[in-house]
Amino acid sequence: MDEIKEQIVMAMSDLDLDTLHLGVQSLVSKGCDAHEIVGLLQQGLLQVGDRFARGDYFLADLIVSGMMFKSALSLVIADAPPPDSSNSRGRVLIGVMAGDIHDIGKDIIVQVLQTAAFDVLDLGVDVPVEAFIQAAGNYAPNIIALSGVMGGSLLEMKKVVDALAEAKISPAVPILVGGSCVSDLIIENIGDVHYAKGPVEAVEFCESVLEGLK
Ligand code: B12
Repeated sequence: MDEIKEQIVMAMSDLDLDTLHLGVQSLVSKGCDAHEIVGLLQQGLLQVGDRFARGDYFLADLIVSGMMFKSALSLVIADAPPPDSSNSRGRVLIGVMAGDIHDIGKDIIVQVLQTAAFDVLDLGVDVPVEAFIQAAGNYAPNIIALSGVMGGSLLEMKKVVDALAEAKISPAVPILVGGSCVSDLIIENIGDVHYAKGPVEAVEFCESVLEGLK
């Protein structure tokens, strides 16, 4: 199994779609944990990012890597049960910061929250501050989740957080931030927010908020 895992990371990094699909299908059929497979795909994408930063890859390669990740992910989640909104545990509003169109990570968070029976309103990518305020007013979320990958997204997160506080939406509605622009070490710079590294921690956080409301 370890050899296939290495193959998956390399295939993602080398943009080799056929090998990637074969590897993922093989791990899925062996019953490998979905989170582990997503982690391997992410390791490969990190290498793509490094190769892009070194000038070995170009924008077209980044685009291909994003498409490959999504198609490999569809193999991983093919058997996942459809989200059940009849038994909703709470509402989460989510979006990617203005100026940032990276949605692969955000989509994983949405998928996992829905599978965990949360209702999610997904505002998509490149979301202006005002759209968060308006949606928060209309949708009455229990949690507001902000995603960002670009360096500039950190500043955008602070703008959204300040605007939500000014509109008196937070701190009553807690704000969860995530994405590779942020870490637990720097959230103090954004304001009164919580941080989760990945989908498992995001679900745990949302569950703890809903538990506190009971
Ligand atoms: C694929 C990709 C693209 C694709 C995106 C496709 C898509 N639909 O998302 C495309 C081609 C569009 C793209 C474009 C660009 N990209 Co790009 N891209 C990447 C790449 C290779 C992978 C990103 C990714 O999807 N990772 C996998 C996901 C699963 O990881 P993730 O986002 O971190 O999400 C996980 C966690 O962070 C967390 N999470 C995410 N969101 C949230 C939210 C919450 C609430 C929580 C709790 C957790 C959470 O959970 C996720 C699952 O574990 C990265 C390389 C890298 N090192 O990341 C560069 C990278 C992010 N891109 C970069 C750049 C520079 C660009 C461009 C400017 C290139 C250009 N010259 O035009 C444009 C920018 C466009 C824009 N305005 O946003 C830089 C960013 C540098 C920076 N820090 O500012 C990187 C780091 C590459 C590099 N090393 O230079 N890119």
